[in-house]
Formats: sequence, C-alpha cells, structure tokens
Amino acid sequence: MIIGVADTTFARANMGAFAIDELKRHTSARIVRVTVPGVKDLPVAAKKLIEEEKCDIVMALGMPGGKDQDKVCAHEASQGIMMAQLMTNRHIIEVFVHEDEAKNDAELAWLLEQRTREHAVNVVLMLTRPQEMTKLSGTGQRQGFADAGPARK
Ligand code: RDL
Ligand code: RDL
Ligand code: RDL
Repeated sequence: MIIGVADTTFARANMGAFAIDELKRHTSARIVRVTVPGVKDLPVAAKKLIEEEKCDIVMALGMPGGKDQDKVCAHEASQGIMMAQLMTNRHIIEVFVHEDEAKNDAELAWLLEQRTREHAVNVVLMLTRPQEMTKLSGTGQRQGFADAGPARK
C-alpha cells in the first residue's frame, strides 16, 4: 500500500511533516510526498500521486487564507480535488484549515497540526480497517476542535 501526501508552501505550518509523522505511528505503508505552492495546485499533485506514483489514497493538505479571494480559491481547489477523485476512483482526503478558524497564530498552529493528525488516522482506517470507520458512523466526529458528538445521547 502507498499513501500520498501533498502539501503547500502557502500554509503557515508544515502540514506534510505532521501527516507523515502520524501515518508512521499507525502504518508501515510507503509514503510519497510532494509540495506545491498553494491549494489550487493540489488537485493535479494528488492525481499524479495516484496515477504516476500508484498511491492508493492521498492526503491533500492546505490552508485557505481568510480573505474573500482565498475562500474562492479554496472552493475552486476543493472542486478540483473532487474531480481528481472521480477521475481516478481514489479517495483524496482534503485537509483544509481556514486561517480564520483560529483566533490567533498559536491556535492556528495547533489546529493545522491537530486536524492533519486526525485526518491521517482516518486515512489509515479507510485504507486498512474500513470496519473501524463504520464503528464511528454517526458519532459527530470533527478534526481539530472538539467532536460534536451524536445528537441523541
Ligand atoms: O498556481 C499558483 C497559485 O495560483 C496557487 O498556488 C494558489 O493556490 C495560491 N493561492 C492564491 O492564489 C490565493 O489567492 C492560495 C490562496 N489564495 C490560499 O488562500 N491558500 C493557498 N493558496 O494555499
Ligand atoms: O476529505 C476530508 C474532508 O475534507 C471531508 O470529509 C469533508 O466533507 C469534511 N467536512 C468539512 O470539511 C466541512 O467544512 C464536512 C463538513 N464541513 C460538513 O458540514 N459536513 C460533513 N463534512 O459531513
Ligand atoms: O463545526 C465546526 C467546524 O467543524 C466547522 O466550522 C468546519 O467547517 C471547519 N472545517 C473546515 O472548515 C474545513 O475546511 C473542518 C474541516 N475542514 C475538517 O476537515 N474537519 C472538521 N472541520 O472537523
């Protein structure tokens, strides 16, 4: 099994390093990493990891900025990531942390790391133990900030 990790220089923390560190705690799968300038470059980077590097699943890691043009950029990147998934029939787990989700740089750094690590665990489960994902069905999982939890207690 091969896991692809694509991240950006735009993000304000080394998301790829967090992903690889977490993946290695849970799997011995080979990891192929690539870094691109920004989120709009992630769709083709992920598609190349799948088609050329034979990755079974890819993490697309990015940080949309807080300005309106960044939000549009992120929406476009998301659509590209979904298109790449449909073209390749492989999951590309999109790990986006919007810069304005955090109230300050310290919280942003924490969120970039925490969301990346939690989605890395999702990737390992999806790839190797999908029944473990089903056990979490409907439990209000979130990545980074606290889980929402089930609506009915
Ligand atoms: O292809 C080169 C760039 O267009 C590409 O890297 C963009 O994703 C860069 N970029 C923007 O141009 C922008 O307006 C990014 C953002 N906003 C953003 O919020 N986050 C990014 N890139 O990762
Ligand atoms: O590929 C990993 C995630 O990007 C993907 O699972 C998203 O669907 C997760 N997600 C968000 O990132 C988000 O901002 C979800 C929501 N909002 C949402 O409102 N409902 C979801 N997922 O089921
Ligand atoms: O319910 C609070 C948050 O989960 C909500 O504001 C989400 O929209 C935040 N969020 C993103 O904006 C995003 O791009 C999340 C993800 N991705 C994600 O992958 N997982 C989350 N939230 O839990």
